[in-house]
Amino acid sequence: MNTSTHTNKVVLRYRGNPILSKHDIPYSVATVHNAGVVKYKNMYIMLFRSHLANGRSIIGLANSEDGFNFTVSPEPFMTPATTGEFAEYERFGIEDVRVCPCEDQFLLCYSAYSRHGTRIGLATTKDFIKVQRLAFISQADMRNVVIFPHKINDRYVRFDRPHTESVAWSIWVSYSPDLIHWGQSRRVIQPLQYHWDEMKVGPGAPPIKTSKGWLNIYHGVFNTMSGAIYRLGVALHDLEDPSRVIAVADDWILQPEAPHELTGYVPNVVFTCAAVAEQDETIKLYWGGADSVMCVGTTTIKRLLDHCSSRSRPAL
Ligand code: BMA
Repeated sequence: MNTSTHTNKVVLRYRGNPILSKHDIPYSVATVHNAGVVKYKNMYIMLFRSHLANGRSIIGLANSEDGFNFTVSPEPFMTPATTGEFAEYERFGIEDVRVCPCEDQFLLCYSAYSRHGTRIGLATTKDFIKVQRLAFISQADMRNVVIFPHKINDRYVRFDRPHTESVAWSIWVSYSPDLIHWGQSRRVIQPLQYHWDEMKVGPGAPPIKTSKGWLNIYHGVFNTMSGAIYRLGVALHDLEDPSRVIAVADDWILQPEAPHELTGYVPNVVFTCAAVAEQDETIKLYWGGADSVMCVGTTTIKRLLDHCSSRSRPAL
């Protein structure tokens, strides 16, 4: 059965997109988007973001046997903390969870919004039933944290995207001995002038390990007279030293084209928090369309590597 449509040579959209919309959610939400997805016990677990009708976000859970058809749990999975040290920094909502498999657990990195700005919360789970909030792992203003699946040279590693007026919004790498304290940061990929990602770049899916290096599927933003366009690109980083960028593909791998990507809560957006690499080296790439619905497409490790090596633009 042919389940995909060709949009360009890199990512094939699933014909059944969108795979989730607000109509599939058994509680009242305005959107379903920007989900983290992993495989757990032969199931795909999706943690998706929804805007409530007050404009603030919560996280829901859906599961699937095939990665395309998802069933949504009757209750939200995570809502902003209302007591304890987390409450003060989650008051305006929690968003855009990356589910990072790391050693024997799943690390949930989410954006926490409050009057103090946007910072990253780290929670862990082993079974997607019990969740433990560990710590905030940044001050404001930080978004888009993805943690690598294992330590490299005895340090945990993450890509992140600090927000500062003094330098273009770029992808950085940071290190930690314990997942809580992070530092030794370095800038690794910056937006490129008059390029599809000239306004900002940010980590998307947790890095995928390949024999040639770490694949980093990221988002890039270009500003136009009618607003920003969010697209996805891919870069390759050294296995032993991810701060060393081997290549950044010059062309994007996905741009808003389907009607549910072109119009919605925020028009012209494809935004990813997840890619699941399968044993056969195919990849299921998940993205939010127009901050309104969830979509999926397929690609392969080979196609992404070829894309990086065919034409690379400077990282910095
Ligand atoms: C970014 C984040 C994402 C969102 C995107 C497009 O700044 O807020 O959650 O998908 O904007 O609106």
